[in-house]
Amino acid sequence: ERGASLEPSHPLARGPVASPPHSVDAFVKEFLRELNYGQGVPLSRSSLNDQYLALARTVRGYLTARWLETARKRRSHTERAVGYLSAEYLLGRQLDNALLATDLTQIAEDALHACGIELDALRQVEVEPGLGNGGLGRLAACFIDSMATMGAPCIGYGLRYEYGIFKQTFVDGRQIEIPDNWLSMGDPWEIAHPEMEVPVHFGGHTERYVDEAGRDRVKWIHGWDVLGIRYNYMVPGYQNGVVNTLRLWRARATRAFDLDIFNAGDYAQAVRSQTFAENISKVLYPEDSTPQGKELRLQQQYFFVACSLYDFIKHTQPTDFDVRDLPERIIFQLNDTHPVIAIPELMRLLVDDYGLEWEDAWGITRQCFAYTCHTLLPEALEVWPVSLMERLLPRHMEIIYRINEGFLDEVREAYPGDELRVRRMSIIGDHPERSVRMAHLATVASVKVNGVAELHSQLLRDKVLNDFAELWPDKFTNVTNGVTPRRFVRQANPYLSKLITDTIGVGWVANLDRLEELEVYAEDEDFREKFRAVKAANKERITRVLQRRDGIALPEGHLLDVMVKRLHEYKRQSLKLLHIVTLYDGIISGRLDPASVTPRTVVFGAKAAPGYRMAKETIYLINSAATVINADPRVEGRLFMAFPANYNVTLAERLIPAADLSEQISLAGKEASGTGNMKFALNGALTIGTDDGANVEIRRLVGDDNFFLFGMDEPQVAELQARGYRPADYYETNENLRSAINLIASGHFTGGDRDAAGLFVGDLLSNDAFLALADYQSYMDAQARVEAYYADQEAWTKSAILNVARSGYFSSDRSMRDYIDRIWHVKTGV
Ligand code: BZD
Repeated sequence: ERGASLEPSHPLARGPVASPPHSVDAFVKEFLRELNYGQGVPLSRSSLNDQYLALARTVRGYLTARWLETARKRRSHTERAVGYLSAEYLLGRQLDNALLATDLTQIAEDALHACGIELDALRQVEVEPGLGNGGLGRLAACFIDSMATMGAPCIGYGLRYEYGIFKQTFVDGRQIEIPDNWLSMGDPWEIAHPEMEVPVHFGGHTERYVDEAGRDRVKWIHGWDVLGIRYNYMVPGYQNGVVNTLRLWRARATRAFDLDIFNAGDYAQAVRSQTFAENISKVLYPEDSTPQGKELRLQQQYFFVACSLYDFIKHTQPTDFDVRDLPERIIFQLNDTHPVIAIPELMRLLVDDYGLEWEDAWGITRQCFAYTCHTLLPEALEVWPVSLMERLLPRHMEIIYRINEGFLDEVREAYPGDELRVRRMSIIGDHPERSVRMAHLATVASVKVNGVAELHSQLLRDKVLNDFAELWPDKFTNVTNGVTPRRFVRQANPYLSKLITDTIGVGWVANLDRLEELEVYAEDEDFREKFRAVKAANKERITRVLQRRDGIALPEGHLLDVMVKRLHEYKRQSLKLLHIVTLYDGIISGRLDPASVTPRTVVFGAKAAPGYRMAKETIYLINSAATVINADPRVEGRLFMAFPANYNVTLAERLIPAADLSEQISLAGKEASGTGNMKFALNGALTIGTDDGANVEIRRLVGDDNFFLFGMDEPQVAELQARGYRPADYYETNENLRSAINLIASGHFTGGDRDAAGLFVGDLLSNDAFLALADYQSYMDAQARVEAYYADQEAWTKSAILNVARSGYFSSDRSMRDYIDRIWHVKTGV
């Protein structure tokens, strides 16, 4: 990279000598130095934010030596690395994770105490970077954590959004979105490199020319440019001395751009065009499953992959690097289709900039990418109109056409005369307008294509990408998702962590399979009692959190039933609502003896995409039902609903450890994997769930006796849909269901306003695209089994312990192992 002015032999020329010693005194000294000289305040006059920033910088200081050392080691060998390309990283708060990774938690606590400061008060100051929508973004964050913990060479690339996922509030029960100005207090974890500029081009046109060697070449005459500014984040492994890099890009206007306009004398226009360029990294799009095909989104995608490819080739490789060796140095993992424009970008670099022949460039490109698909919903498969591509990225569009030509030749050769198949498989689609099918492009160019759970990968092969799986059966594989045990058990659940460590030792944190050693303790009465005490303590903690955060007063002693995830029809929050309303309706109508109902608190957490009407109506109805049910003395002590606004990683870390029951109730064949399901099981909640996504694997591992299965499986769903699904049939024949729906439709929960529930009820009765009514009775029966089982606390606790003991498979360390063995083939151990 850049040169240093000190002689290389000088001790400071290679990096810091060592990080400060692990002692309370040393920590106090570093902390006060950061406070005084970094923040410029004495302790006596410092604000909480000053103290937080100083603390974060102190901890970051401990990471820096290891980070430089990791980078130095990696530079000295030439082994292949992983470039994880993701438009989203839903990181969550950084402080605790950095303290845990460096084993400084106790020292920091004592050091701050000596300064008269409570660590916990500073923890609360941190604003979590919400640079993702949900599962996909959180998965990327888990993966980079695991790669660092395994000492695997990995660099994460993405976008440094100035505004992350919106902050949700409720006004009269309706979702209101507030911009997430997460950087307003400064981010102590990022290291900006404003001098590291990467040029990125857009628009314009292409021209053909003949070079000195007489070869036909193409030149892209750019329409406009922006600069990519590098921001580094450290990704520490768990107590192993490894610190990897997450590199996020911010867009800035070029100076040339400004100068032209200045010279034309229009200052105001110059400022406006600056804003235009900087818009590219301004905001995360909050649509998690129905991409809107917005031009700015395509700009974001191209911007970050162009920066990342350029950065990898020019900045991380030796100056004499030969691009023909690229496949030996890197495998780019495409986190869904969002970064897929990297494929024609690499072709453009190789052919236009490095002058390679098309076939050679294609041979290289085809070894450098692997693609992970995260969906089964057809409307979630990204397509970009050809007209937009031609305008924004004219050279890339030409390259895509040429890739498609070669690919369709291959198809025609394999299936002579099958033009229907050729049309189905083409990278260019015709309906409703000519557009580029990004999943097809990704599949054609990638070494491997994977789904994120066994069922999902199977459905990709058999349905969504069936033609491709027939042509290239070996290209398709599965890697079941996982979650990092550091954040989601060790940090989020300190009580459980202590119990586990006291019982089987500390090795489980970096080797989650060791949880199976807990299995025998399911039979140990004393252990079960301690396990219950952990749950109780976590319930007390979430009670305090919700009281302080949302002014919600959770009742004591209830079964805690939790459904937290993005709001989407396929996830069926509507079905959960029908369950609650059925219980409520049963009690107030006298059909159900309240004494027979297990006291239950249902907690929801969910953001709806701002433009997703039905999702927002569902939020409104849940809030309305909560208000009425919580105020009705007839169900007091039996039913309670809570819907804290703005569910995020920080709340998940508090809520999941307290849950008894995990709701994973999507329509079978729709949830690619789910990862919340894994977090709950690892924290000792029992799952009520359909045979969908990773639920299938969870149930197989924890055992049927420790999982509440209900609903149709995927073939049954397909069959019912083929037969013709009529939701009204279920309404007409199921008395409880009819009564619950009628109660909602009557306006009982919406202040007498029938219209307010109209959209929800109308859709359920006449459409119900995700078959909630078809699974209703099965769900109610399963909930009855939950109640009966919960009454036997010893049996329930045994099952909960077995859920923990048998869920080690769902560590993202294991997912990374699978990616390494099946796809990446990179070495671990730094
Ligand atoms: O990815 C989710 C799936 O729905 C889950 O089943 C799965 O567990 C996780 C991780 O594999 N998909 C998303 O979260 N998708 C998005 O967030 C998204 C974001 C932008 C555009 C499209 C989808």
